[in-house]
Amino acid sequence: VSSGVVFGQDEARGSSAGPGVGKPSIVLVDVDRRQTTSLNGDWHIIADPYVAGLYDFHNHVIANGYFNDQVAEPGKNTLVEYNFAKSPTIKVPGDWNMQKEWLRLYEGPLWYEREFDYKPEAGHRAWLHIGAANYRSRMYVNGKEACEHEGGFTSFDCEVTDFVKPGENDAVIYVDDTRMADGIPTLKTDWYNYGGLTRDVSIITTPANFIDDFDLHLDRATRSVIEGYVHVEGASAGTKVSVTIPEAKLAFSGVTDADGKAAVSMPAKGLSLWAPGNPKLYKVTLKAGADSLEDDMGFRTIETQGTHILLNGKPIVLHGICIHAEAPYRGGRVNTDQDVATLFGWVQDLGANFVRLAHYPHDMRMERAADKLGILVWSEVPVYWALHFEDEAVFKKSQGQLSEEIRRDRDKASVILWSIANETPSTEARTTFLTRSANYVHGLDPTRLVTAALLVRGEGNTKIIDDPLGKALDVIGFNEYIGWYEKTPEAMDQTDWKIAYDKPLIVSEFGGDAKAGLHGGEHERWTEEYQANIFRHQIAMLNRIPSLRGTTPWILMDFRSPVRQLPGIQDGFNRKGLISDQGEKKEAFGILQKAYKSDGLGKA
Ligand code: GCB
Repeated sequence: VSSGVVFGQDEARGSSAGPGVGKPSIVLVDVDRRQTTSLNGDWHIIADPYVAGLYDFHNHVIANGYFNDQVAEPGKNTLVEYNFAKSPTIKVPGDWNMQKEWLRLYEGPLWYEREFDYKPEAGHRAWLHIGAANYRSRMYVNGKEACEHEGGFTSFDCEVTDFVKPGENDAVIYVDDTRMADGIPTLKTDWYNYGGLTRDVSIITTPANFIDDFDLHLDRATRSVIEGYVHVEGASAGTKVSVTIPEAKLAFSGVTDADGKAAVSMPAKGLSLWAPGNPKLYKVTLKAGADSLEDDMGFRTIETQGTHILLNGKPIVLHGICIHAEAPYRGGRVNTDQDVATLFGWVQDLGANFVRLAHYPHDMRMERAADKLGILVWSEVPVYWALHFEDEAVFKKSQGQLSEEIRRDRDKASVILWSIANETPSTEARTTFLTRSANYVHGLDPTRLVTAALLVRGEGNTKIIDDPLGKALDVIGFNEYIGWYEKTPEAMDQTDWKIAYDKPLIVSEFGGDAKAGLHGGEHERWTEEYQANIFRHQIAMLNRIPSLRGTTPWILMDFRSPVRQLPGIQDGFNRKGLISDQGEKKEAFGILQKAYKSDGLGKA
């Protein structure tokens, strides 16, 4: 059940033919390698808290909704109560909150509109690509609904082949970021609900039959065979498919089955294996009928053995850091090459080889950059805190987000961990839900590891990790905030750890707030010294856990959050960053950097 006004209207929407319920969207792989018409730039907007653009005064769907982008004809007595052309504009990509002071705290429905030129090509298909629309959206081209989507952080594509025309076209997108109890995430999070089209928007042109999905990975057993599949959308059985890696002199050819899928298996001895320190990417060319795609891919294996994580068969320790998709210096969401370069510049300066992209899928530029730089990635869906775990519809939504995320990024060698949840309550309904999620992810991608950030229990000075969900995970992640939400930094010196699982452990969060530039004693909360003191004691304590294989402290950079109100200190920001949102490094940055550069935290 959603909060706010949209609920009643949604019921009306469900029962009416009205403007038509959109087709489901799909996710095209490698959109950044496709022929693209960018729709980034200025879009007109109308904030529509009462959803007047879709429903009338008795909540019936109106035929003449804002998606028609109608203008009253001069001389005719038509009643039109909106006008996109005369409405203000904001930039896409970009949330609305940071672009208009009057929308700073707005959560609700808002319409976007722009015109674009397009030249449909015979024998080709057109797709409206949305990098992210937070949270629910409906896409229209030339007045026709192309698709609808729920989920604010995964990219999606809707087919608009039948709607586009030569010359000028009109796109209207309705985005509603009303928080919903049965949404993913649910009502409460510790991050800002940036609304709108927060990532690139474009039209992608593909041949009629084209490669919409593929998976190519090194086999774990021998590391000398590339296996997987290529799927060709619209192809009949017997369509020829080829995969070539010219630099390695590798070639495969095969044909599709009745489902358009061609199984791939190609000997691949002697590849230079992708790893931090050797981020080798090969040009991979995929061809199917009239379609061809070129990707840059690394090949590696990832697995666990007892309490160890093996990359290419060798034990590895993950020196990591958590990152939100919060843009440095300007706020809003990360969505440019510059944002990505700044964040990864800091990650490299820290001496890290690993990032946890919290708490939802980030802009794909992040994974592309991680592939190039040799940084390992933990990728996550916003199954965060107290979701409606007993609701099957919510489970379906979580599957949707997981499959969208995996489909987009399974070609990236950097991604080694799929995280299915963060800090969820240990109830039976939760454990059932997330065990199903873990199985689902293993089924979609048996080549990577499944994890989750769990909570820790305490008994006296003993911390216990025995959350039953651990059974379903390959790697146990857990968050703990000793020295901040509980006890003192010194209490860590007396803390023991009892761990019920014989699996690799990653401490997926620890830390504390500090305002950059605020100095004082190491027991004065909010000072850089206090935060640094937490880090010193954490490092010493965590090194007493024998199965510790990785750490991603909370967090690289301060980020906006409405639950952080303390004036003069937080001012609407979570201040647990090692770096402020204005790029000032805090003392704790140096402490962690020293630990990572001297290999002094965790063991392979
Ligand atoms: C957590 C959450 C993270 C919060 C952080 C905090 O455990 O996973 O999203 O921002 O703690 O600062 O409290």
